[in-house]
Amino acid sequence: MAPNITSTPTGVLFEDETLGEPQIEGPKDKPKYVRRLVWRNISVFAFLHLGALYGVYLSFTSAKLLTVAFAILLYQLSGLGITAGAHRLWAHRSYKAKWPLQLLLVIMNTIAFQDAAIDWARDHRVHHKYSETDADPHNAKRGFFFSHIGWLLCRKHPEVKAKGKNIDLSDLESDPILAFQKRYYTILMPLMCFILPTVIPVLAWNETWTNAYFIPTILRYIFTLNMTWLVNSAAHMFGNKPYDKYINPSENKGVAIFALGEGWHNYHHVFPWDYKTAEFGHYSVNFTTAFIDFFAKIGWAYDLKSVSEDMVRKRVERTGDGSHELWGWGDND
Ligand code: ST9
Ligand code: ZN
Ligand code: ZN
Repeated sequence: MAPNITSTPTGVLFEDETLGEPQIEGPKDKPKYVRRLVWRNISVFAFLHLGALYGVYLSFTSAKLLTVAFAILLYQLSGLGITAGAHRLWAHRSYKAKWPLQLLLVIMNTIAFQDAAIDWARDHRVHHKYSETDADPHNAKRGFFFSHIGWLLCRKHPEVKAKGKNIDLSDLESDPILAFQKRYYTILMPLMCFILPTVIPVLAWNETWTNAYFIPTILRYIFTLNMTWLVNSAAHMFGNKPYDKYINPSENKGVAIFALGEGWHNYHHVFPWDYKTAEFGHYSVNFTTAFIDFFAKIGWAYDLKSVSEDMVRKRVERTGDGSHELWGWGDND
């Protein structure tokens, strides 16, 4: 069957998802990437976002205060499962965790439903290594919408898979806790992300099924996803670049607050092994660092990696855009 290909204003082509793997098409000297939309994801995310809006309405009209508080708590817990778990521990290995903390993090990570941590970390390692190229799963050069949610609504660029094959995941695949999560994800994820957050408010404080489903479940899930996606979109576009003015990732305080400390993205792309994902670990704008520091105090987190002040200073002087507090160096803690 001849592919049903349509031209778009951007010159990129798209076709229906049923037509097989995305291909680079066209004459050999000028190949064209064919974008394939995934209508199942488009409809599911559209309905979830509508459900989240209904959740906002219910929060202000009929929900119990405890239900709203529970939704906020789940946002923070599941968010930490992404930031302290998938991101700082598993994707970057920026600190080590004893098994009770790993277990806690994998539970919190499953509540967040951002796919199994091994798959999350694979995409993220590819994102760092091939940032803002075709091999970057959420390449911000393709625009705000694509890097925010669009990349989850179409098949991946063939370069993501080709380059991604060379990423070493042996540390993650040999981790029994992560292997267990991946193996049983289709049971664990619905239970942790959708069923328990709906059932608990009904049984524990007599909330209605509707409020329990739309507020701590759908609204909380979609809100947390959007706060995560802002790191890929807004923090790759808006903000200062005190550490490297030649890359797009930027320091974005707004994103940092809602993404539990993950908006200091210029620093993070320059020094990805720092467990703080920021030069300064101020807890008010880096809740994840407070979380890891707490577990370091009780001995569950250890070998926290950081960057020396001297190394940061040299980089700021060499490639920074001049916005660093270095120009008043010494005033920071
Ligand atoms: C979600 C994830 O939302 C969000 C991640 C955000 C990351 C943010 C990072 C920023 C820093 C951290 C900040 C945290 C802040 C948190 C704040 C919290 C308050 N390498 O993927 P498939 C191969 S998830 C190598 O299906 P398609 C591989 O062989 C939301 N190979 O590609 C693979 O097979 P397997 C919920 C790769 O078919 C095969 O290709 N989840 C790589 O093109 C097929 O893989 C959803 O909605 C790679 N990187 O489909 C699901 N990738 O896996 C959405 C793939 O067996 N996803 N391969 O090895 C999908 O439906 C599909 O992935 C797709 C692409 C349609 C998007
Ligand atoms: Zn990034
Ligand atoms: Zn990262």
